[in-house]
Amino acid sequence: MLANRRLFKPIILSSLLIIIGILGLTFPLHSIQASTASFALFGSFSPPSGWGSTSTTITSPGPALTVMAGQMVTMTLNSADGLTHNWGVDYNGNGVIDSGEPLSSNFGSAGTTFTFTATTAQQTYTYWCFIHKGAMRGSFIVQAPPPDFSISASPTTIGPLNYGAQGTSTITISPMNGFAGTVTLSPSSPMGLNSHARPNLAQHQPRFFFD
Ligand SMILES: [Cu+2]
Repeated sequence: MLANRRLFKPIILSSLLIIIGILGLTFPLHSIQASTASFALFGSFSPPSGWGSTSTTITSPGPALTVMAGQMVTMTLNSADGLTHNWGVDYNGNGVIDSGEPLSSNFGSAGTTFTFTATTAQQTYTYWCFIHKGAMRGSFIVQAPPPDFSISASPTTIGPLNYGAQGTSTITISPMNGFAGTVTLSPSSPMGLNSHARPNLAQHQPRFFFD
């Protein structure tokens, strides 16, 4: 019985040392869903044919529209020539509108409003009036959302530590692009360690423990 316990303890301790020694801390830049993108477009099939942000600035191709991946997009659409048009984005580039691709209702001089969620696939697509096509097109550009904050750890590795010893890494969160929201951190341990948080809200210094 006594011999068994002596044999068992060193095995547990050495595995703890290895686990703590490879506890690495790395973070990607993080983005949170951006607000809605809003565009006004005037379409015309009659010359000058194309799209414009006003009824007197119609060009072909029309204005390039840039949105963030997965962003809500609101289009305010008007007919500059009184003809009936629609507006949609050809995600798969096959020249026709397919199910799953955004398409407004048909509109004339009274105009219409169309809201949709942009694809998350970052790429440049073509928007069209699918009634007239031809000159009635423009670029619809889906970009990566700008980061809201960066997060880093110093040092990025803790340990190796002796059993019962403490190691400290300071996590720094820096807002970017005017971000003023809240960032929530929580501990998780993929290596069989227990993790728990002890918030110290008075000093804005929450602490996470792994043991
Ligand atoms: Cu049209």
